[in-house]
Amino acid sequence: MPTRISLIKGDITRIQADAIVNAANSSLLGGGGVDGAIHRAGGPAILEECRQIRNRQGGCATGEAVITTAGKLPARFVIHTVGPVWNKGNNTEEALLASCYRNSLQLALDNGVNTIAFPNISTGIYHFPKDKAAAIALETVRGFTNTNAGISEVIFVCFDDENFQLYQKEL
Ligand code: AR6
Repeated sequence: MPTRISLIKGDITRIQADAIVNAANSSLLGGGGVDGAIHRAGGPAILEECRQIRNRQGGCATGEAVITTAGKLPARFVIHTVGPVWNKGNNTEEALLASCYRNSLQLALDNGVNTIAFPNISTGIYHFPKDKAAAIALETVRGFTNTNAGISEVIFVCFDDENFQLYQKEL
């Protein structure tokens, strides 16, 4: 069965998928943007698990991903990935952003996740250009799901109008 790719405008903390993805930072200790919203809505259990991961492996590198349960959220898991900070495209930001999507999907597969929702990683506080980020997100997700069976649906959740319109155009 081919993976369904869908688009929703709204708040990712309300999405009932097996996993939602968080645009975290390498400390895994929370922050603003979607990271703040997920920890606020999900409650302290998520932060406690992030602390345990930190103690074990010292945080999460850019482009990598870790998984926790989802506390009070309707999802079962939160996959925390660390997007690159945009620096004029000089520091392999594009490859690192693609790694975020790929590593999140691999972790999802490893944990039996069928449906997964992504925010627009790096396009807020980390200032990755939204058009470039949308193209990378779609290309990477399509590439991964075309060569790996097991994920039935990938939902892109856009919070701001600009991202929503870009994804509408690309899809
Ligand atoms: N649901 C879905 N998307 C959201 C939500 C939400 N509730 N809130 C914001 N967005 P950002 P980054 C969108 O800044 O650029 C944090 O402090 C937002 O419109 O959350 O990867 C972390 O701790 C934007 O399109 O993440 C890091 O330090 C997208 O989410 C840093 O920010 C990503 O914006 C990560 O920066």
